Formats: sequence, C-alpha cells, structure tokens
Amino acid sequence: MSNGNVIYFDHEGDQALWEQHCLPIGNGYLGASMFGGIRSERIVINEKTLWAGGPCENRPNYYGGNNRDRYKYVKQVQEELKNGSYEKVLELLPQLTGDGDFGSYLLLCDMVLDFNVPNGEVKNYRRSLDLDRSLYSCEFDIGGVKYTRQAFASYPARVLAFRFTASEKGKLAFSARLEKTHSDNINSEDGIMLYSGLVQDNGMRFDMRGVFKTDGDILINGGKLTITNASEAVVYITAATDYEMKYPTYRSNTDPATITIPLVEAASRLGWDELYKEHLADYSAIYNRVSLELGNDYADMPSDKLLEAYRNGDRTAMNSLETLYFQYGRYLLISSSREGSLPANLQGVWNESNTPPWCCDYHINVNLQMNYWGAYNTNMAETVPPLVDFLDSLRAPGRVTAKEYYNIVSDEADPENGWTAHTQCSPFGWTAPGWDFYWGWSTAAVAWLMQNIWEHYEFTGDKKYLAEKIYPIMRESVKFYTQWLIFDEKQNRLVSSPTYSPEHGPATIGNTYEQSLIEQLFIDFLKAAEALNTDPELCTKVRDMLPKLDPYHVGKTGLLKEWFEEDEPDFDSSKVQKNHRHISHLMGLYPGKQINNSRPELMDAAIATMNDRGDESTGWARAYKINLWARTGDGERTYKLLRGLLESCTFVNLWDFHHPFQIDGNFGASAGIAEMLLQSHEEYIRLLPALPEAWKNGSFKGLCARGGFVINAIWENGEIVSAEVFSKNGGELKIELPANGTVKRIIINTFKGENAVLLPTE
Ligand code: FUC
Repeated sequence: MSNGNVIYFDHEGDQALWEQHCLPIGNGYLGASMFGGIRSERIVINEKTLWAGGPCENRPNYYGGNNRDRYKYVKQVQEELKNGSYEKVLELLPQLTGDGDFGSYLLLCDMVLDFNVPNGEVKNYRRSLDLDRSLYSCEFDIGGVKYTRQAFASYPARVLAFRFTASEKGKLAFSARLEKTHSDNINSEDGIMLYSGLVQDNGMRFDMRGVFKTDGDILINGGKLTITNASEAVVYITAATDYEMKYPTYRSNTDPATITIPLVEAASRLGWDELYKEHLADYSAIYNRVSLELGNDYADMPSDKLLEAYRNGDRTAMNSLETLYFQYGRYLLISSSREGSLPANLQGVWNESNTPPWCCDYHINVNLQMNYWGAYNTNMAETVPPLVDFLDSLRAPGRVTAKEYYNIVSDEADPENGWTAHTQCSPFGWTAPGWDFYWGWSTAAVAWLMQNIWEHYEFTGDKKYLAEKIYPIMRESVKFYTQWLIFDEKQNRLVSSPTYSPEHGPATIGNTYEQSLIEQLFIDFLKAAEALNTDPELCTKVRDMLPKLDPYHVGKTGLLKEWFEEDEPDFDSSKVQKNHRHISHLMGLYPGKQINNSRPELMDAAIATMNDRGDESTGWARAYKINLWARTGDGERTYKLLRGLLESCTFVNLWDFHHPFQIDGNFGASAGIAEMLLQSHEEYIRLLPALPEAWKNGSFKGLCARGGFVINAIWENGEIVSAEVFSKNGGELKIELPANGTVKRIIINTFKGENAVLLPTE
C-alpha cells in the first residue's frame, strides 16, 4: 500500500538553491516556497500578475511588440521562398520580428523569519509537502521543545496561511522582515505587516499584507515585526495588484488594498482550523478524484533518497516515485491555475527572481500547451479557465499582430476577423513575433493552443462553455488561418509560408509543424461548429481547404519529414540538429490525433523519427517523448523515457529541469503517465495502451476519456481484471479491453450520470 503522497526531507533545504530545494504552495493567484530553515527561514512570495513591461506612462508607445506594416516583408519572403532565392530570404527574415520591452514576471518579496530557538541538537527533523492534504510542514525537536511550522495556500480565501508552534509556552519567538522588495513602503501596525508600492518599470500598483496572530507578544519596529513569549503564531498573507487582463491598458482603477484588506480580515476571522478545512475541501474536490497504485510495496523515503534509490533501480522506490511524481503534477497545476488567475507560466506561479529565465513567460511553441496536457485526462478541467481566459484576452492584441504581419484586418464590418500570436506572450498582450526570427516566428502556435481548449469539450461535453468561451476563440483563429494559407503550385497544396520548425528551422514553405497543427485545428473546428450547429459558410470554406493541407510526408530515409523540401538537393540542412529537443513534426502523433494506428505507414515513420532523434534531451522534451511513445503503444520504450526524466532531469524537490527549472516537464510527464494507462484519441477508448512490465499490477481511479467518461481500472499481470465507467453525459461508449492476451472491443449505450458499466473480463 502507498504511504500517501508526501515529498519530504530529513534536513533543511539550502536557501541558495531555490529551484532545487524549496517546497511550493500556491492557489493560482499566489505562491510561496519554503526551505524549512531551523534558525532562519526564507519564504519566497509570489503574486502572479506582478510583471514588469506593458503599457505605462514610461512606455507610451507600447504596441504589443509589433512593428508596423511588416506584412510587406512577409509577402516578399513568401515570393523569394517560392523562387528558391534563399539568400534573399535570409536578408529579409530580420524584418519578421517584434521589438520593444517584453517585460518579465517578478518576485514579490522574500519574507525572512529569524527564529530564536534553544541551543542544542536538532532531533526528529522533517519537512514535507503532503500532496494528499495540500499542506506544507516542518517540525523538529530542540532543547526539549517541539517546534512545528505549517503552511497552505487557500484558493477560496485567496490567502497564504502559516502557523508556527512551540510545545512549551513562551518558547516561540521570531522576527519577520521583508527582503528583495520593490518599494521601501513597509510598515507594521496592529499586528499587520504592510508592503505596498509601485513596480518601478511600469508603475503597477501592488499591495501585500500579512496579519500576525499570536498568544504571545508582538513588537513592532518599522517594517520588522517580532513575536516573543508565544506558543503559537498564525500569519495570513495576501497580495494583489492593479493588473487587469484587458487590452489595451491592462490596468484597473481598483486600489489593490481594497482587495487585500477584506481578504486578510476574513481569513483572520475564520482562523487556521476553519480556513484549512475550507481549503482542503476545495482542493480535495479536484485532487481526490484520481488515485494511482503501481505495485504492492511502496518505499517510505525522503525524496532525495528516493531519487537516489530510483537511479539505483530499486523497484519499490521506483513505484513510489512514479506515483508521487504523477500526483505532484496534479498538485502543481491545482496550485498554479485556478479560475480568476493568470494561467500557469514557465514556473507555474513560483519565482525567486526579477530576471527569471525566459522572463517566466507564456511560451507557446510547446510550454504553455504542455502545462495543460494533464488537465483533462487526470480529471482537473477546473484548472483550464485561466488558459481559456488568457487566450481570449490575446484576441484583441492578436488582431493588431494579424494586421501588421499578415495584413489580416479586423474592422467595424468584421471586428473578429482573425487573431494570432507567436512564440512568447505576456499578460500585456504581447502577440508579436520574438525579436529574433529564429526562435520568435511561430504562426501555428495558436492553432496548437486551440487543441488545448477544444479538448475541454471533448472531455467534458460542456456545450455551454464551448459556445460561450471556446468556440469564439477557435473561430477567430480559424478565420485567421483561412486567410493566411496560400496555394503553392510546386507543392500542389495549401501552405503556411514562411514557416520555421520551432527553434530548429530552417525557413521553408509549409513545414510539417504548421501544416499539421492547422489541419488538426480545422478538423476540430468542424466538430465544434457541428456540435453548435453554426457557421455553415465558414465550415464550407474549411471543408474545402482541409484536404489541401496534406501535412505528412515520409522522406527517402523513411523518417517523417520535418520540412517538405528536405529531400531536395538545394535544401539547406546546415542547421539541422539530429538530436534537437523540439520534435515539432510529430504534433500529429501527440497531442494531435492524425498519426494513429489506422495509418501504419505514418506511425512507422513517426517511430523511425523518434528513434533517430534519440531519447536524451532536456526535461520538457523528455516529457513530450513520454506522451509520443505512449501513443505508439510501446510501454517499455515509454517507460524508458519516464525513467530518463526522473533520473536525469529531476531536482530533489521533484521539480523538472531543462536546465533551469521549468514546470512544463512536471506537467507533461504527469499527463504522460495517464496516457500510458488510458487513451481516447482514436475510435475506441484503450485501457493500458502502453503498460510497461514494471507496472504489471496496479489500479487507477478517476482518469478521464473523451466523450465524458471517467474510468476506474484494476489490472493484474498486465491484464484488466475489472473496470468501471462513469458516464457524465450518456451516449455510446466504445472501449477496448486487454484480456487473456487479446483485446476485446465493446460498445455500450451509457446513461448520463450513471456508473453505467462494470466490466469484469472473463
Ligand atoms: C522552448 C524551448 C526552450 C525553452 C523555452 C522556454 O521554446 O525550446 O529551450 O524551454 O521554451
């Protein structure tokens, strides 16, 4: 039996190694990360909207990164590519870029706690993050006193809560101060620590306040607050800014203090116990839907030792770490993406720096998409609205980019005529290409994101949400692509041009990445329009264009082509990297659906392509490969990729690294583990489609399949012994069950809201 899903250590974390040693809590809006310091603790505090960049007084000409009228150059590039004048193409590409200050996600502050603890040997030290209870704890004994420190982040109350206790009255004493702040406006009054100000770069207003409650004494000295003679202290912290996810100003007129004051007051009124109860109920309602068991024995080990034992091939450690990592991905998404918040960024919500890698932004040439891969199959659709709302907010600035770079114009007659975005986006509507063409151009990135949101309907069947939120975003994206595609005589198909295979290149006409993503979008859009019985004209156009996209081609070597032109003698292969981390031509295998078992020639080419690329890579790329291999049905190979990720790209706090820490790998691998156990992208739902020998016995509860099905399964020796299907919406269930060495296909009519079928196999 599992010991529960707890990441723990028997020693303090190194406060200089944040990305490796901290343990995070979050509620979508706010994040905090702790080290379990005995005498001095550093709590890194984040508020997700606190960004530099965007429109402001200092930057009156902010234009979402767009340069004007660049569509003229784009046209020229199209022409020169068609003429085969690659030299001229290279001269023109620097025009296909954005410009200006992108901004960056910022640290709100560090709260430093200096504890007055007795001298003596520290005993029974343990710091932990209990994923099942969404609770951080640190406890130890020293000088005969037991100290505990706990923390959680409540979504309903929108606060971070901390509790400190000493087993003996009067033995709790500590001071709290803030460091790495954006202003000196830090004060304490009546047991409340106040920190407010303006972000220097853009004047964004922020307000943070922490209410301290204790049975001891509180002393105030400017920004420093000291607690003495106590046995318990509780701190409720919240923060807010005047950011508003609304083009073009991105600011509200709300004083952030009007948000924070009632929040901390309400939290203090409720008190620790009630607040935690409310938090746990909210969290468990999502988290508890899914459980996973991968064997009979589980190792009860600190995470650093667990990781070491994993690397040494200890089977119980392996089962433990794999289930822990799976649930950690779910914990991290619930903690960093909730309705009302910005979506999970490159580090979720956690960030210790004002200059984080890649600005800790919204990268959309794989990363943001990957963040949400596990949202549906691991039963957490509630984490997706931040993504949907964010994409919705990118439409207005995305129209400006469509006009300047593609000459696709929205006007009064047609105000929603097409939006687009490129490799990186900010909360201030940066939708322009990056400032360097070679990573910054990615016209099909939005088509890719449309898969993320369309699948909301596939998994939940929520037609209202489809109609009101998702469909308008998809529709306008489809309108963009229908105007952007051109017919290429030589290739005899409709193409996106120029295209650049993400961060790999070279600039070509109609690469597989773009063609396949647009194809999947068109397919999904037709289904969406059909479900809503709308848009016949646009559907006719899309139906006509769809077969002309022709994305997949197998090259001379038997690999799936990344570039249509790659077998041609004048193809510039000088920059092609055999082991490049992006495998952008396999979008159709995963997360897309068009390379599948019904097209064996494409499946074989995709497998050959993956073999050619090799298994080693950075964290997120390994996570991607787990999902890709899972789709091939090769459980052993998929498992090898999972092992590689855990052995080579995982810090002891179980955060994935690229290098540096990047949370997409956590999310991608968690989704991939589910993809090994359940797939629903083909006609029949498949149970245990990529089961490795190492998981020959196990069970799961609550994984989701397209069509609105929630599935529980138990298997022994690799074979299903029982499976149960709950039908959210009713309708036909088509499912394959592996049993007695063969596969049975079953079709059953299910009824809405019923545990429709119990499937023991004979
Ligand atoms: C992708 C990767 C980069 C990095 C960036 C944030 O585009 O290719 O290596 O991970 O995202």
